[in-house]
Amino acid sequence: MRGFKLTYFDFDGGRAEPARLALKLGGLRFEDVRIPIPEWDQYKDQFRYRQLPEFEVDGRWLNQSNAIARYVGQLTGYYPEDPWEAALCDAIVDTVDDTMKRLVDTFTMPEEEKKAVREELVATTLPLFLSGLNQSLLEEGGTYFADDHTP
Ligand SMILES: N[C@@H](CCC(=O)N[C@@H](CS)C(=O)NCC(=O)O)C(=O)O
Repeated sequence: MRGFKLTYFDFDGGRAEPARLALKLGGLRFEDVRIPIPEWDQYKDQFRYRQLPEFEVDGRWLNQSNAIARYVGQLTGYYPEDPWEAALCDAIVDTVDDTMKRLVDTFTMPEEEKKAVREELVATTLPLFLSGLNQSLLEEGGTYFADDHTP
C-alpha cells in the first residue's frame, strides 16, 4: 500500500482541507500531520518553500494545495475525467483562490488599513467574485460547479 502523509497546521479548514476531505471520503489511509501554529518556526526550515501544505507519497514530496487536491481527487474519483469538466473545476478553484488571497492579504495589515481595505472588498471585489461564482453554479444546473451526475 502507498504511504501518504499530509502536513498542514492543526486546524480544520484552510488550504489542506480539500485534500484531507478527499482522502477521508475516498477511503485512502494517510498520516494527518498537524503542526501547532506556535511551533511553526521550529519546523519551517524542513519544508522547501517554508510553507504548508505539503504531501508526501512514498517519500516524494508535493507542494501547492491545489496540485495536492487535484492529485488526491484523481486517485479518489473526485476530480473530473472529462477535460472540459476538469477545466471548469480548475477555474472555480482558482477563482476561490483569487478571492481568498485578497482576504488573506489583509490579515497582517495594521488595524486602520485592514478596516479600510476590507470595507472596500465588501463593497466591490467580494460581491463581484461571489456573484460570478453563483452565476457559474447556476449555469451548470445549480448543484455542482462541474461534473454534475445528479439525475
Ligand atoms: N500557494 C500555496 C500557498 C501556501 C500558503 O500560503 N501556506 C500558508 C498557510 S495557508 C503558510 O504556510 N504560511 C506560513 C508561512 O508563510 O510562514 C498553496 O496553495 O499551497
